[in-house]
Amino acid sequence: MIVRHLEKDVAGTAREVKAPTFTSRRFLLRNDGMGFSFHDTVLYAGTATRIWYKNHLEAVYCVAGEGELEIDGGPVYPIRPGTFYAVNRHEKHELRATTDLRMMCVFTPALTGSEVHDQEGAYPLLAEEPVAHS
Ligand code: 9YT
Repeated sequence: MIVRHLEKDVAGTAREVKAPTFTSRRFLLRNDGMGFSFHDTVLYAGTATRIWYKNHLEAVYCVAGEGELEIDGGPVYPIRPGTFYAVNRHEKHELRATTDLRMMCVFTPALTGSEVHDQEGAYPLLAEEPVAHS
């Protein structure tokens, strides 16, 4: 079993990755061997984040805050607590946070930990062997 607490085990450690428009707290990473990574992400109020995950699929569930999701060439969806979306076709999109927006995110393949968005809003595909967890 893996048991972690945000304040005790994630925040302020290498599992917390800060980007210009968000902070990503990564509870599960590739070397946890689950086959996906799990992140508690806070997008900062007043920001817009361009995203294009060429190498990953992502499921997202909003638990706090208000904002908008715009699919390139497609609709704009309001984001509020209870909104779920899955980036199942590598769609280019933009996330706009009206207030701080807290999102629970699952990535497959799992992130290894240190990835930050490149200029296109993608994460690189990094190789790392899973290790057994005690
Ligand atoms: C949905 C979202 O917050 N995307 C941007 C960052 C990503 N969730 C991450 O790296 O945690």
